[in-house]
Amino acid sequence: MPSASTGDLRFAVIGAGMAGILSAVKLKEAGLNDFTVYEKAGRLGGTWRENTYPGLSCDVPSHLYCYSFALNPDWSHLYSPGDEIEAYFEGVAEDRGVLRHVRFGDEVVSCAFIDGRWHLTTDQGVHDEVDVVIAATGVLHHPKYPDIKGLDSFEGAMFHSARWDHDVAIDGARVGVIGTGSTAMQIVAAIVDRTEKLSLFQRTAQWVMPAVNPAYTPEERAGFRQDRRLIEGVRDSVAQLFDHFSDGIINAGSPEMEMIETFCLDNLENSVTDPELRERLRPDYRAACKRLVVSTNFYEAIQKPNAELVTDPIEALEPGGVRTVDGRLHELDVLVLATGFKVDAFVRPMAVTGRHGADLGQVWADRPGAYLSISVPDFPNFFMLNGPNGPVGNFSLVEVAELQFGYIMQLVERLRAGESREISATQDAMERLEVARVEAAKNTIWSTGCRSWYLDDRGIPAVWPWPFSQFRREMAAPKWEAFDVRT
Ligand code: N01
Repeated sequence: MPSASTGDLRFAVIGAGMAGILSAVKLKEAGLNDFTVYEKAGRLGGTWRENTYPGLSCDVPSHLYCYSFALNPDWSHLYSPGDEIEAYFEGVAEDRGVLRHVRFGDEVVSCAFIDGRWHLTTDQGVHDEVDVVIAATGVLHHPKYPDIKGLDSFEGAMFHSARWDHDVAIDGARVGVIGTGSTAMQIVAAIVDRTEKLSLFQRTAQWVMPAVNPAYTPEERAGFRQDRRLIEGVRDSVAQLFDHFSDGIINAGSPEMEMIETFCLDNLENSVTDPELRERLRPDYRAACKRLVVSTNFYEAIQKPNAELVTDPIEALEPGGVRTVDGRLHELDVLVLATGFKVDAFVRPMAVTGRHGADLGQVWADRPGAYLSISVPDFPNFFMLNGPNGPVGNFSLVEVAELQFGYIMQLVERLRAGESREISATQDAMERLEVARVEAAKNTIWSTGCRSWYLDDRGIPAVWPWPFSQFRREMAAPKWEAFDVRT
């Protein structure tokens, strides 16, 4: 890939999902047109391309889960389905001229900082040389397969939720689902009526926040089309609710957390009629300690006559199905592994080599870290979107990425103005922030004693532990003393 020698900066954006498309749009808006977006797959979309399971949706209301610069009057529902979200991102990319910058089917396998520039190599043998790398590689990206005895011995169809096999018949089949995260809950509710028998293998009960999902009427959509302020009104009210939630979540003893727990508890009490089933669905930890499940219909689905909640632990998989420790074989035709993601990979497995040969894999050998989730010391001009320890809990990652990109652009402007050639966080700034972050994380709801993907190998929440409003303020302007700025 040639580096056009316009005297301007050349960029590589890695990943063409929500954050990669955002980066491309914003670079173009800033007049920085010398960039390539590398996408390992054959089309755009990230999460919304990879997840195609029945019932796929986003539990962040659609008017908030979209770019602030591309509001969409045509969302079908408060929580719109996954294919609609994917089409929205594709539409924005097409409308904003992003596609001609994307190299599809090209996975960046290495990135090395040599003589002041980043040298990229893809699995197709393409080499590129750029000034700035924007890593938009996603968070919930690498499927996590469960460590269950005999996993490969099952003779039915088996796949991870993020690798849904649409050639496999669900209708009239005996289907098992392992896991009770947001994904499993959506799948169960969507397919239960199609199956002969649905077995949900629950290791941990979940708190379920009730929700309604009304469709927008044609009149409402016409109104949104005519007056953008109506959409902004919806966004503002949802954002306020989320801010309220974020203020509560960081203080386990807050009234907001009590309120959420009461809502969830009432939902359980009022929705599940069989007392025995209700007890098996009752979590023994604080609501929102794990990522809160928001569902309109999970409790209804699990009470269907053909649904079974299996709470005896799994002993092993066998050719015919799942054997639980009570000795029972749950015979299945299809098994869905809704077992989550390896959440600490971030830009890996790409090999990233910074200044003086610093190897990101080694720097992150214990666990990933970055100053404000964006910059790693000695990896100059390498900036991440939705990187380690950021706000991920029940927020709009679109808003998070937009704020982060705005911050990155302020760093980039210094490079562009020729005021500096290399910018990365200082070790000191990163360590200080990390100490404060770990301390603050102890007061959050995520630290109240449950197993969740928010927790790192030490059991410390690997997320932003302060109010979202503080994140907004932090993203508004870089504290330059936190950066090693070289000319
Ligand atoms: O994954 P998870 P997910 N034996 O890690 C179970 C986002 N998302 O794909 O709880 C038995 O939450 C595991 O059990 P336990 C959202 O951020 C958003 O559902 O650890 N069970 C757990 O129940 C979400 O949080 C939307 O005891 C095993 C489940 O698998 C994130 O994606 C929709 C097991 C994994 O749950 C991930 O959600 C969907 C084993 N060996 C997803 N191993 C929106 O609407 C694992 N489990 C925005």
